[in-house]
Amino acid sequence: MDNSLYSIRMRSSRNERHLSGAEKLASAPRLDALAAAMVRRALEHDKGQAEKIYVTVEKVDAAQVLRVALPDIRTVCAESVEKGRAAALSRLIMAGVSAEAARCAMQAMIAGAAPDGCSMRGAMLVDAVNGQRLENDSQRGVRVSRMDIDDAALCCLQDLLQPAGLDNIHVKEALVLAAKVLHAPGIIAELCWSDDPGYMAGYVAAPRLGYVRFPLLKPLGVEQGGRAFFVDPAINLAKLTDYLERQVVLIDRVGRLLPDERWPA
Ligand code: WAQ
Ligand code: MG
Repeated sequence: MDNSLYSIRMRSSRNERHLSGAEKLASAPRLDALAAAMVRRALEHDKGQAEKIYVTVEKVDAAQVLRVALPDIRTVCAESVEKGRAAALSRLIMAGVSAEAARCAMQAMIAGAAPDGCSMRGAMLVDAVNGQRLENDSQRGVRVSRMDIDDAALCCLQDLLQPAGLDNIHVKEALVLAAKVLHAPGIIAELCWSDDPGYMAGYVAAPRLGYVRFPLLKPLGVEQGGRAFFVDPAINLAKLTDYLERQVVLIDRVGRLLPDERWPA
């Protein structure tokens, strides 16, 4: 077996509804173990056991891999979901998103951004000035794909996160995804919180701010989560979508873990 690089990804569903997904880049000898772990993960998901599981494996061109660093990480603590959301809105505005666009996108995520009031499979694309939704398919959205962190950087990341109690799969996967998104052309900011009913944290990421976590962006037990990518209105959407879905990105460096803050300050 040679050591060519592959993209391996999983998506699962139940009752025709998206349940979970996962993404890795790996050399051929590791693919079978990763596929098994992904299938297990889909079967043991918090939202229920998957009924359909798709695992896709695809060779990627090693010469096309873009290597980037993780953003700096900081946590902003607020005592309620309302205050957490207000803090996230203020960071989005700091990042260059209009107040109206930030509010519209947050409202859509609270309501469930897909047409049926559920979470989308992927992300909304939102005009950072007027708040208009720009993605072609509001059920699926844009799926960020073909990204991972290399083993050395993952070790550094775990050493950084572990003392802060943040060494969990949600944080690590969200950081990798946000790092890829932050390097996209024309991205102003990202807003995210989980669709897992037991995970209440979310974040705002922006080139100017890094990755800013908010431990409470959603009440316990709620399944509506999502992602909004705020974009410069002058952006070429086809190019951006192609980058998010197809550009292979490997994280090879971590950022810093900055001191916690409180909201209001
Ligand atoms: N591309 C685009 N959007 C996605 C992707 C993807 N690959 N994966 C998930 N989404 C969207 C989709 O709408 C999901 O409903 C939503 O994001 C949330 O996904 O610092 O766990 O995987 O403590 O549930 C953030 C906070 C955790 C971490 C995010 O997201 C922290 C999380 P989930
Ligand atoms: Mg989830």
